[in-house]
Amino acid sequence: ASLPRLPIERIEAIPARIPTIRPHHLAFATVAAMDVVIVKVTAGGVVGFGEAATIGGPRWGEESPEGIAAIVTQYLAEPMLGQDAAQLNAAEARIGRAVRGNAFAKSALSMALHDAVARARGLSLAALLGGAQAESLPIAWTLASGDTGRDIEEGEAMLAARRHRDFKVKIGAHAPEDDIAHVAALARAFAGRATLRVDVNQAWDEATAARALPALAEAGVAMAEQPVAGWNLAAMARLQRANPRLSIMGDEGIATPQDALRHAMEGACMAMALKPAKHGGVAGTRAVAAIARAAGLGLYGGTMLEGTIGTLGALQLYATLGDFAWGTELFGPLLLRDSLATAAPEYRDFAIHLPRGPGIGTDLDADKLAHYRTDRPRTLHT
Ligand code: MUC
Ligand code: MG
Repeated sequence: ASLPRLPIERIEAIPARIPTIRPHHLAFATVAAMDVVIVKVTAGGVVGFGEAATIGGPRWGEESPEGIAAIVTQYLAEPMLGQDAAQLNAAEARIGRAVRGNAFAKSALSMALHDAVARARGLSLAALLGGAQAESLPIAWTLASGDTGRDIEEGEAMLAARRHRDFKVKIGAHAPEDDIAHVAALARAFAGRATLRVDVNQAWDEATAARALPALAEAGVAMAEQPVAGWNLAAMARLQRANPRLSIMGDEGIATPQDALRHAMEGACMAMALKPAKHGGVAGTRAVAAIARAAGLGLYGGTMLEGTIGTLGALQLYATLGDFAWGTELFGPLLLRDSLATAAPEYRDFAIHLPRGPGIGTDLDADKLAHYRTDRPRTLHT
């Protein structure tokens, strides 16, 4: 007998803001709270959840929480209502045709549809996607307190708790020589106990990167994420060729499969950061991962610092993709002060562990969402 249809009955997008445990300093912004959009899809009476997160509004990428919510409710809901969620390939293609760009919004809807279908079938999302190849994935932490001493203390605490031993250092906001001194101090503090990577978030031009990358490699950094602008593939390729000891990782520059293909063909990086939000959901993430693999590039399970819902969705998907040369950074829930989910991801022994249970592996906490949502009607007073 064929499986029952799951007609899409309802699509909601609710923006919320959750404070972080400390200010998170990136090259382009310092964030003290994360803006997320929770997407809720009802299909065949089953509810599925997805999440889109932005770092400092439309600053990491082009999408804002307000824009994401509007794209989902104004432009994606109409063509998707009444469609069969169970036809996931057709649903993803329809989402792709309905709106140009807006990958974050599409990704939240894609995840919510997959979650609903997995739940309806009594499967985990990983099982729906053909099964996990790993029960846990290595988990990095980002040191970005803005202070060398505090970063060292934080890293020590992570090592002592056996939570993280791969640290990504956010640089690019200060003079390159200050950033190099900062990273070198961390490298000395953690020598032989943790790996160090840096993320420049596009802050340098090619000349600055050409001077700084060899010094970072000398200090013991093994990977440098997006040292120059995402569009500057020629510079990425020259920098990678000149610094073979470092894996240069493409992040902001790699959203579509075409971006991934160009990076691979031009030798613009030795590693690629996956993020469902960049790739517009499940199908796009698999496409980019396949290109990285075909080109022999190292995979990284990236994050947009989503809370538990987005993090578990990404984990379920990543677990089906095979080896991650650079592990993952699915630590968003640990950076947030509170959660919109009923379950918490399991972080143990330097890894994040795949949850049991249907769908992404958690339910939405409706009370918490009611508390943190930012779309309550507001009254203006003089
Ligand atoms: C980014 O650019 O990789 C991921 C971890 C983190 O601290 O920031 C993000 C975004
Ligand atoms: Mg990055």
